[in-house]
Amino acid sequence: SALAVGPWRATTYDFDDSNGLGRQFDGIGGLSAGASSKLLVNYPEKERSEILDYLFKPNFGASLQILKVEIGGDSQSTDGTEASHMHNIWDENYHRGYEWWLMVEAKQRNPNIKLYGLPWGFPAWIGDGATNPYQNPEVTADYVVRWISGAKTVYGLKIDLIGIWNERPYNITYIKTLRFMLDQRGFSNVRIVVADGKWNIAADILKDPGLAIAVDFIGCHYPGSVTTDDALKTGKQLWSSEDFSTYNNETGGGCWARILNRNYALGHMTSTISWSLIASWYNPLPFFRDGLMTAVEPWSGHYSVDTPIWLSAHTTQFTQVGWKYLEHGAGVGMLKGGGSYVALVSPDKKDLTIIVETMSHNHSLCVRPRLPEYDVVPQTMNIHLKGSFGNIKQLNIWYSKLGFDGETSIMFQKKEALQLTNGMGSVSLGADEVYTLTTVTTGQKGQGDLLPPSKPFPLPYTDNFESYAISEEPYNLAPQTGSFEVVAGDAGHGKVMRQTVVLPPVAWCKADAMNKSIGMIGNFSWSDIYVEVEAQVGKINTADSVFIAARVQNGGCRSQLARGIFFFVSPLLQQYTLSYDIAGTQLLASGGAPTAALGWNNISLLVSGTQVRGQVNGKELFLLQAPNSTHNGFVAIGTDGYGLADFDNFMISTAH
Ligand code: 147
Repeated sequence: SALAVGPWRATTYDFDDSNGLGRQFDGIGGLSAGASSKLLVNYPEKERSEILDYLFKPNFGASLQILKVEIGGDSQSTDGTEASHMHNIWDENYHRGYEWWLMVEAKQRNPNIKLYGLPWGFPAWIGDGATNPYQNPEVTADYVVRWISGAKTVYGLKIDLIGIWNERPYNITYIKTLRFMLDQRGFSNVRIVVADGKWNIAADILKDPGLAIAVDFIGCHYPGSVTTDDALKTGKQLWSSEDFSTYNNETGGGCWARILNRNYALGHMTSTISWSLIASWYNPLPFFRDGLMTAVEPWSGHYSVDTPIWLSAHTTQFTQVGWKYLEHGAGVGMLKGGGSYVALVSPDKKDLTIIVETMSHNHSLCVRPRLPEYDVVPQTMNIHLKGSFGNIKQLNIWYSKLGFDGETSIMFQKKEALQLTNGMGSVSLGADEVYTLTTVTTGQKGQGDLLPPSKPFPLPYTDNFESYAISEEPYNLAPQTGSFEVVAGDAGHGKVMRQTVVLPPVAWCKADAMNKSIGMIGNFSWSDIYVEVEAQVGKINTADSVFIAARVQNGGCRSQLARGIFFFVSPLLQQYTLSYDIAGTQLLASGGAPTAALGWNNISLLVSGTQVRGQVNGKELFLLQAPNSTHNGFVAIGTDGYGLADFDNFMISTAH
């Protein structure tokens, strides 16, 4: 942008509570959903604890005020599936997945952190034949309230907030039923957020007093810092209940800093929640590194603390949920030379925190929505504190500047305090900066120990599942459809891994419709590889066949398009198929598998160059050329048809 000069370049902004205050601040949060925390749980304890400190520990890093988690629905929800607490109507289990663990760790670090649950998909029985969860509102409400209740009874966790159905249609009868059931079962303190989609539910809230009473917050996704008249008219607290989803480099940090301020300055939103909390899924599953920080190497312990962590700290380390924003024009607004400022005050009015950001347009683009053009120029911000703040003598300063074009970033640095005379002082602002000016005297740029070096996924890799607790999801396997958990096996097998989904779930995206389960593992760059597993199909609700695969590409909501080398074995039919895709449309070979038997089968696949070899129970079924194969990709394991299947003694090694 051209340097504009003019009298406005030094502009005075008042910070004044004389005419009242703005909205209550509800907190900055992170979202663990879509299997976004998949790899975190397997980190070595020391590094894992450091990571959790960066996310949750007050006065350390992002010091998050809200943790929002997926209520697992056995369904693909972006980078994988998360396990349901009720795979089937007769089943109830609060030891699956990693969200319970994550919530416990967050609460241990910050007992005041708010917990918020939201479903993406649902197990099939919730749908009762439909593709939505609203056929039987009481069944769905019961399912969700049980999750809240399980959190309390099993982990002593108080869930503060509950949502409806992520980015999918809401249903007013269901919302009212949920409110009623929460109240009935002793959870009247659990607040409902609607509807994790667009602002359109505001019109329904205005029309329906029963709905208005049932809900407390309107949560919109990726609002672009813009709200609607209807949303404002409801009088409800307005949230950006999912936002960010941007690659966490400098520009991603710019996105986050910009929306943290402008969601309130422009859109009156009092909470902003990042998808994701932490990018902890395999590269290149969708939206790689769209998280506040990155942790994708549990085998090495290597992780990275990225810009959004420190840009979060600018707000979170100097505010608390329950503080209030000042009024627009009296402490909140847009800067004349581009950028924005917000100010928040503690309930006793003793503490004041001002956050100023000057993110330029091209250095703060988010993944969505489109950002209208604007300019940022160097400017002087004269601050004039009035009302309760008139006597403040100095403000502590924390500073960040995002570096571009070879410049290094300055992240969350404490600067010399700003001295005020008669409540007045001034700050010169350049582009892509964040200033926190605050009476709060705490604040710390936390620092973990020396990072272990980055390493690739280790080979050979074996898992006999004996080291897990029953019900755990094997750590390095990333289910894309279906749900895999450790169960007590039959004689001679100790613990085994079971695929537990028996019917296509109420899906969040298309992947589940293929009616196959698939878990991916390893390193996307693998090309020549050997995979071996022991597998058996279930006796009831059985899968049709099991498969192992190599060079697998396409996960997430595109898993139904997965390509690679897929080796399916049906012990029931004693047949095999080999195909270039999970869908089985590009067949390479098929035929009898006479050695396949009911009970356990040893199945192996060797892929080396263009050559592919498959064996069942030691008998070679094919040795052939696969010239049209993908060149590289993950190893995968799964079933054709949802249905029960057990796996044991999983092994991956370099081709031999
Ligand atoms: C969101 C989901 O809610 C998250 O689980 C995660 O998948 C995130 C990744 O960016 O995306 O879903 C959206 C998908 C598409 C749009 C908005 C949100 N969109 O196209 O506007």
